Amino acid sequence: MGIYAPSTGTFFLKNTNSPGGADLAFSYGPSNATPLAGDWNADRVDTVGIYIPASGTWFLRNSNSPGAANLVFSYGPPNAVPLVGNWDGQ
Ligand SMILES: [Ca+2]
Ligand SMILES: [Ca+2]
Repeated sequence: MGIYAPSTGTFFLKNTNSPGGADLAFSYGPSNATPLAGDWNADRVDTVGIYIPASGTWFLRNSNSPGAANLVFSYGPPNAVPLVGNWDGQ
């Protein structure tokens, strides 16, 4: 699980579903983005991404760390609500 602080664009990720401090904390993307998590490269590790509602643009990263997006694309109309899932099991 994790939480996202919109004002700073910081992710706080935890490896157990329990109270306590985050295992990982880092900033990714601009402030006030829509946070995402998923296994973008099918390596069985979920990593962060962000969605920018105004442009419908997705910025997905393959590691849980600051840095540039590994995958950038637009999908859907502006101001949609993004969904993440493994729809085909692959
Ligand atoms: Ca992955
Ligand atoms: Ca899939």
